[in-house]
Amino acid sequence: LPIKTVATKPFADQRPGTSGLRKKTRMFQQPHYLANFVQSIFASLEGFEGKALVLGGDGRFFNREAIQIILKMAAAAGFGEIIVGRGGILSTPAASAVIRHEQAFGGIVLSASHNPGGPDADFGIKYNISNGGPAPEKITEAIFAHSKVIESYRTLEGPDVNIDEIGHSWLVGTKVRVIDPVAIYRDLMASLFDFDAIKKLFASGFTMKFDAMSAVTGPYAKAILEGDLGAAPGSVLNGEPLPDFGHHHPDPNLVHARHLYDLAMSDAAPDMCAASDGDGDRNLVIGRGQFVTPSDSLAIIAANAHLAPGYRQGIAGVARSMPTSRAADRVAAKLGVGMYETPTGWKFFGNLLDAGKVTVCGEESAGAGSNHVREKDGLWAILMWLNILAARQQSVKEIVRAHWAEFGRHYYSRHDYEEVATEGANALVAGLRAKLTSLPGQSFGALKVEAADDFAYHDPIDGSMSKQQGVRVLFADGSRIVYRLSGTGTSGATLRVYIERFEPDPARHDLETQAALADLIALAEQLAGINQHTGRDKPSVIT
Ligand code: VG1
Ligand code: CO
Repeated sequence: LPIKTVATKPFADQRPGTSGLRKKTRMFQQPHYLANFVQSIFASLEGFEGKALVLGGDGRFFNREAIQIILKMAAAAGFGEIIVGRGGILSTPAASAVIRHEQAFGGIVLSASHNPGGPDADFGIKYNISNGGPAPEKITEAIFAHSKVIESYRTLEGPDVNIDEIGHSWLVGTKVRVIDPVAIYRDLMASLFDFDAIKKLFASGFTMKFDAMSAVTGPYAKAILEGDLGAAPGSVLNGEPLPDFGHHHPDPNLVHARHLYDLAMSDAAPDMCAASDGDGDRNLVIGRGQFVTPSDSLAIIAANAHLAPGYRQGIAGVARSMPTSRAADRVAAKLGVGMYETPTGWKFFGNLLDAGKVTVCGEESAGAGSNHVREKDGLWAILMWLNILAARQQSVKEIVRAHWAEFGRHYYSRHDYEEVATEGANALVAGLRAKLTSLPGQSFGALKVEAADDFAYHDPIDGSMSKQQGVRVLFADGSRIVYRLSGTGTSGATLRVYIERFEPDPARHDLETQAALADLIALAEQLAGINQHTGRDKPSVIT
């Protein structure tokens, strides 16, 4: 198998976004496109010769082809070992767990997460560092810089590697080890949660539906929920990973997992409905008659984590992305632990977790996780909920209501305007930025602006600065509107508007969310000129 050097030309559009490089699948299928990016990753790393690289993906269309390309390039680059999930499969949190467990140099995860898969849909790739987490901006920017000047890449000539059987083979001097994608992750979960208590919960008649959405979590959920914990067979829905996710959008939100919401609100509701996304890092939790917003879920997990064996010592602190509601802040204050507000994207939590400043982290976009890995983790969050339910012997609804009664309720909603014209979206943000200094002190009806800024994050561990991470308008009554543009889309721009209002009075905890936020929603339009800039009169997705 001779190593060969292939001449190539740079692509101008390989800047990683919120979570790696995401593009239309056909882009990745162009000659050299994926290889250029992979070579740019390797060119940005130092000292990996002879060390291990973890490789896997969410199984979407083009996953297997991409795995073969990367195996040969990683061998040509001089990695000592490549650890691959069987069939090329590793969920994002499992990849993180394997990197840590195997003390690998890093890992490459193939996924476009909750975006649909298939020849006409999306594909993605990201690099994770030795702590198991997404590469920090310093590395992603270096990758981008290399991708703009790349002239050649190195690979091997030779047949494809068998990735469908556990065992190992050799690519020149590089060992390729195919592992069970589930085992390490499953053991990790068993070490964190009270599996006996959860087993008793299921044995006592507790019912659950978990929708794997024909994406990567099926094998994990079947092994853990139905296998280890004794959930009734059939509790896992759509448990076979499919390359096109059965033509669905594997996003566990109120639009694409609407059927679960409707089930949870119906007479036939099980005790808990849950789901995860394409690559297994997001979670949705809905109790019988009770939707749990991701922001509330983070707060409730922070307040109850000590009930799970892996967190019995209590938590060191909490981190949330800036747009995530401030429900978790109240829990951190009560516990007397640190609270950190970071830009959107899991890569910003890594340093805080590594330094032991925080134990749990979360994002409003259905992400929660802890220091057990360095990615958000969908099944982890669902197991945490099961552990809390088993320990407290209460329903999801009772736990949510009790939490609001104790801490107050943060009404919260995100309005997405997907695939709008990039120029209009940029103009909208520019318009908001131009208003930042004049907004404070102005009143709009009962809402008085207290502060407005473009969020900047100064990482307390490595001192790095990340600017322009979202425009915040903060009101005197504690309400908030946040605007930012998505960094994961693959066509046009997506505007996200995050709206939050705090309600301390338990007598007012039963309002319909959009109604409770109506004046802020109207003001969000007025301040930004959403309709004028995007041509849309309503959001495409409300979560
Ligand atoms: C979105 C979410 C963000 C999340 C990111 C990756 O990013 O808002 O919270 O970390 O997706 O999640 P953006 O830039 O589109 O708002 V996943 O499950 O797509 O890897
Ligand atoms: Co995801």
